[in-house]
Amino acid sequence: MIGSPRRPAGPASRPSTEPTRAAAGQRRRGVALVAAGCAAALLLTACSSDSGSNAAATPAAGGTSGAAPAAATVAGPAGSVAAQSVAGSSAAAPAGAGAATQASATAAGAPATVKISITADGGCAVDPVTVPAGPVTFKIANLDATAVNEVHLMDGDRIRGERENLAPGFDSEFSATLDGGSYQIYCPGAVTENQPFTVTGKAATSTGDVAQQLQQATVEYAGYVDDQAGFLVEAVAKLQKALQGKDLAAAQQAYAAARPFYERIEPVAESFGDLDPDIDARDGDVPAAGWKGFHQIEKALFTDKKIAAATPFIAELVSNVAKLKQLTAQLAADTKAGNGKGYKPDEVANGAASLLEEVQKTKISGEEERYSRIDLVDFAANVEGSQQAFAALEPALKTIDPQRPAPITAAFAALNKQLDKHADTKALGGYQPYDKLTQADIKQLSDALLAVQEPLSQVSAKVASAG
Ligand SMILES: [Cu+2]
Repeated sequence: MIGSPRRPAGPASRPSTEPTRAAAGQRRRGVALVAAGCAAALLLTACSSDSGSNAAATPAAGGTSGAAPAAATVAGPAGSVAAQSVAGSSAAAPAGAGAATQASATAAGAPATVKISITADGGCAVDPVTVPAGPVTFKIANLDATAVNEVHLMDGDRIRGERENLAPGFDSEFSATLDGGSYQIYCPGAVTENQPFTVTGKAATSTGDVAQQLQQATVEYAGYVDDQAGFLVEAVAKLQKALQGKDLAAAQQAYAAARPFYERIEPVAESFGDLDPDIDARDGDVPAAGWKGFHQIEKALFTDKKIAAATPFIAELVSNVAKLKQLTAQLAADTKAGNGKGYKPDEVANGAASLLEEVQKTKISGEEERYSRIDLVDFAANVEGSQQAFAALEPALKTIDPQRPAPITAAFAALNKQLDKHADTKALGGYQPYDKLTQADIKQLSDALLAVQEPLSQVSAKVASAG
C-alpha cells in the first residue's frame, strides 16, 4: 500500500442500481463473488460498499484435444496494432465453435476458437496456431500438469489475455478481439514457453481517432484489472485453505503466491475508500486495533511463525478481496458500456505512474514486506501493473505523440532486466529476499525505476489534453 499519511477514506458513495453484468459468461472456477453496488472512478472517487454473497459456478474439466504444437507461420505484419481488444473475463464468452481446425473456419461473425492443452510432460499445445482477425476465444484445459498452470496471450509486451492458477483437471477461457499480426502464446514453465501465434487479415481499421483509441485503452485496462482481481480471489482462497492446515511452509507459500495479484492493481483498490487499508495496511498505517489484512497474516506466518496467529484475519480478507472483485467487475462493465461510470484514460495513466510511486515509497525502502522479505515480488508486480496500464495507452499515445512511447518502453525493459537479475526460482515468490540485496543492488534498481518514472509521469498530461 502507499505509505502514510493515508488519503482520507471518504465514503463518497456513488450508488449504483445496476445489477452486475460482468459475471455473465464467466467460467472462472471457484470464484466467490460478492454483490455490492458501487461504481467508482479510479483514483478519483471513493465509495463504500456492502455485501451479500453468491458463488460462481465451477465448470468441470475440459475435454482433451489431440492438439498439434506445430511451428507457426509468421505471416502477419510485424508490430501489430491491435484494435478493439477486450481481454479477460469481462468479455462475454461466446459459445464455443466446436472443432478447432487449422484456420478455424468459422461462420461469418462467429469467433474463432483456439484450444490450449497443458499436459504434465511440459506441453502447452496450441491448436490452431493461425486464426483470422476478429474475435477469438481461447479455451484452456489443464489436463494433468502441476508445473504449468498459466497461459498468456502476448502482443509484444502487452498481455492481451491470460489465465492463471489453472489447476490440473480444470479448464477456463478468455476472449480477445485480435487484429492481424504476430502474437505469442506464453506458458511459463512449459518445455516451449513461447510459441508464435498468428492472426491474419484485419479486424478493424483503426481510424486513428484518438478518443476512440483512448476509450479502447480503458476497456483493455479494465479487463486486465478485473482479471487480476479474479486471480486474487482464487489465490486468497488457497491461502485460507492453507491456514486451515498445519504446514507453515505451505501457508507462507500461499501468502507469497497471493501478493502479486493485489500489487498489480493496487491503485484501483485505493480508489475504493477503506478497501486498500483493510486489505494491505502495514503496521502503523492504521490504529493498531484496526490493523488487518495481508500484513497481519504475514507477521503471523513469518515472525510469529504460527498459523493459528494468522487465522483470525483470513475470513475478512477473503470477504474484502471478493468485494474488490465485484467492484472491478462493475467498473469493467461500465467501461465497456461507455456509460460514463467506467475508467477514464487519464486515470489509467495516473494508475501507471502511481504504481511506480508505490515501488519508490515502500519497496525500495523495504518496508512493505518487512516480515517475509518478499518485497521484490511486490516490486515486480507493481512494475507489471504499471507496464500494462502504459501498454494499454500506447496505441493512443503513438497517435498523440509518435516519439513518446519508445523511450518509456525501453526504460521498462531496462528496469525488468534489473529485476531479472534477482529472480531466484528457489526463493519464496521467485525473487531473492530483500535483505539479501546490497546497497549497490538497491541503487541500481532505484535508478532504473526513476528512468521509467520520469517519462511516464508526463503521459497523463498528454492523455488528459488529448481526451
Ligand atoms: Cu502495497
